[in-house]
Amino acid sequence: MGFDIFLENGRSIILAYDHGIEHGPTDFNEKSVDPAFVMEIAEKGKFNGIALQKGLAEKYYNGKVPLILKLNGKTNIVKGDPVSRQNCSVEYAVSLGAKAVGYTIYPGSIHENIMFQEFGRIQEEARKYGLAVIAWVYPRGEAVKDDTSKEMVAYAARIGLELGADAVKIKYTGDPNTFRWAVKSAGKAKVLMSGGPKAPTEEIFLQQVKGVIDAGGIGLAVGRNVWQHEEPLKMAKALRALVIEGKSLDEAVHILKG
Ligand code: FBP
Repeated sequence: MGFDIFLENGRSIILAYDHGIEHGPTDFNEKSVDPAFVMEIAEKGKFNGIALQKGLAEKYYNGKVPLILKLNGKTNIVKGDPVSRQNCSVEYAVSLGAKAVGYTIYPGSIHENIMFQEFGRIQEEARKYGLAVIAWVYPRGEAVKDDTSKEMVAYAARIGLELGADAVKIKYTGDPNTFRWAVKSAGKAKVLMSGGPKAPTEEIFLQQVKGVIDAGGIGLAVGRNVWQHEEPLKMAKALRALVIEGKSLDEAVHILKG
């Protein structure tokens, strides 16, 4: 099985909705606070996957879009070097219908070794079930001065490859030239862009996505820039055009504005 189930034309658009733990409901409005609303965006927007924590998967997942079960998570209430520990087993993820497991690693944190070790166990177990493994790799902590620098993002990508991830979800460096180095460093691990807070304009966001594709990334795994959008399905259509259908930036913008 592996990661192929998340691919379409060799590319992928994945909807992330694990923010309730990471940031709290502050990311949500009256609509997006309802998991059913986001589940519908995933389906109608033809996303190639949706990333959820187990509680949402248990109560809302309907099998319409391939599931990535996020196996760890932390709040932003605790300060200092981050650590995010496993809260769900691979076996339980399988029972919920997951086709991949996701896990966040914070390289640079004084606790990185805990996450490396835990991810290592999860990765081996996932292999037994034929599940894909996606690593959210976010350099973070006191020692990390610039988490989107060319070197730091490439380092994150490489860590994902070396620890056995099929795909790495990493932050964008800001331009395709520097991001290309991250893609190269990721080797055979596929590269997905992580979105970040809602971009100042939709054009800027689409430009970032185009940069990722131009640099050799296979797509994205994003949340806020989709379900915080006034018309999430339009944004989904534009992303699909850009990433899956290989349309130009202008065409994607046109779809969004049209
Ligand atoms: P966004 O596209 O909304 O940034 O989502 C990507 C994501 O990795 C989520 O999966 C996760 O909940 C969140 O970002 C983590 O955010 P932070 O970078 O603040 O830890």
